[in-house]
Amino acid sequence: MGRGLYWAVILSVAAALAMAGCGAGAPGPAPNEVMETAPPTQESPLTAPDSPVATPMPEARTIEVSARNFEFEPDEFHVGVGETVRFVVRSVEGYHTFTVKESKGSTEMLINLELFSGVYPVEVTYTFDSPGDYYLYCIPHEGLGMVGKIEVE
Ligand SMILES: [Cu+2]
Repeated sequence: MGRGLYWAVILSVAAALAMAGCGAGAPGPAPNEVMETAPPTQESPLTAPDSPVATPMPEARTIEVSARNFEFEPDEFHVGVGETVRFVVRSVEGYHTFTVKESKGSTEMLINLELFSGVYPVEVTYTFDSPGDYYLYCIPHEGLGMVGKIEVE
C-alpha cells in the first residue's frame, strides 16, 4: 500500500466516523414535507344530491329468494334499469349459491352469495345499470337446471 493511498483510507474512515458521530443535532437537509392533499375518494351513492327531477330517493327494493334442491323460488325477476335491489336469500335445503352474471357467457360474477341450509338469510344490494337478461345460477347445481333470470329493462 503506497503512502498516498494509506492516507486516503485514513481520511475517508475519519470522515465517515465524523459524519456518523454528528448525531441528531446536525441540521442536515430538511426532509421534504409531503402534503397529502389528495381529495377523498369516498362515494356516497345513498345520499344523492337534490335533483330537479321529482324522483324519490333510490331506496333498495327488497326481494326475498329461497333456494332449495334444485331451484330458486322465485326464479324470474324484473328490475328497472338503474334500480337498486336488495336480494335477501335463504337456503331452505342444501348448499347453494346465488350467483349472477350479466349473461350466461360472461366470466365476471356480479353477485355470488354462498347459502348454507338453515343459516340466516344472506343479502346483497346491487344496482342494475344496464338493461339485459342477467343470468342467475347456482354454481354446484347449474347442470341440474338450478338457474334463473333477472330481466333488467
Ligand atoms: Cu344449488
